[in-house]
Amino acid sequence: MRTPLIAGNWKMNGSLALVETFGQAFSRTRPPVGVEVALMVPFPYLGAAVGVLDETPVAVGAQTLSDQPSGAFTGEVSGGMLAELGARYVLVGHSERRSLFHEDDAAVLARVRAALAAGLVPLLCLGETLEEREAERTEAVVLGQLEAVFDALSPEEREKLVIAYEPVWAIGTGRTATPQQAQAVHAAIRDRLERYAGALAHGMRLLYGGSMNANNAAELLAQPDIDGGLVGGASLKVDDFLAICQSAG
Ligand code: G2H
Repeated sequence: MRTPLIAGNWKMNGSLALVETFGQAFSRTRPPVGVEVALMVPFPYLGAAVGVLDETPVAVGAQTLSDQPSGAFTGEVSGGMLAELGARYVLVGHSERRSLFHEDDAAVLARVRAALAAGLVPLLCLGETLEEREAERTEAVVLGQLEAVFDALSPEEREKLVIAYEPVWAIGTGRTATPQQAQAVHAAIRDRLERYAGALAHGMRLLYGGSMNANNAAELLAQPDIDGGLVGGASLKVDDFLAICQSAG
């Protein structure tokens, strides 16, 4: 059995007041037993989030990291710094990083390695654009992104990752993949993981991301190969995020 994970991605949104609101809400309302919850907040809110969520079951994570451990890289933040602040997870390869910040497969792999070296759990994001889907290249693109990282890792490293499938055309658009569309890609990812090791494929968590909300979460999470969600917009509304966590139970 895989433990469901609901991970919120605030992107460049939120405030210290919102961090406080989430701290209070999760102190009052616990996620269902057996459901893991994480919140990926902007760097400046990490310390505060770790503080207010400390007594709750919610883990904290970051949205990116440098591929370097330290040095003259003005403006960058290392995995070691994130770990020191109490972060447990870090997103790597989110489509906004791939498209807006030109992070290619090699950059994604370097960041996965940096996260692992710092003891963080990399949450590796994969996904195709609308153009790629319409050209029937969804599996080729998604599995290519997966292999670019997995081929380079050792078996021990691979099993530390969490994977998120996020069709780019469904991110922040209000257009969600149907549960059947999402399940088909999740099944293809799991099938490809079998190549690396059967046990890995069965134990690895595959999250769905892309306009998941309180209304559509239950049906998506009911799919056999969807083990949780990476939630953007709806993770900024505490009641909606709590409802999504409940539907994973
Ligand atoms: C996409 C998600 C988080 P949104 O996975 O990046 O964003 O839920 O707003 O589509």
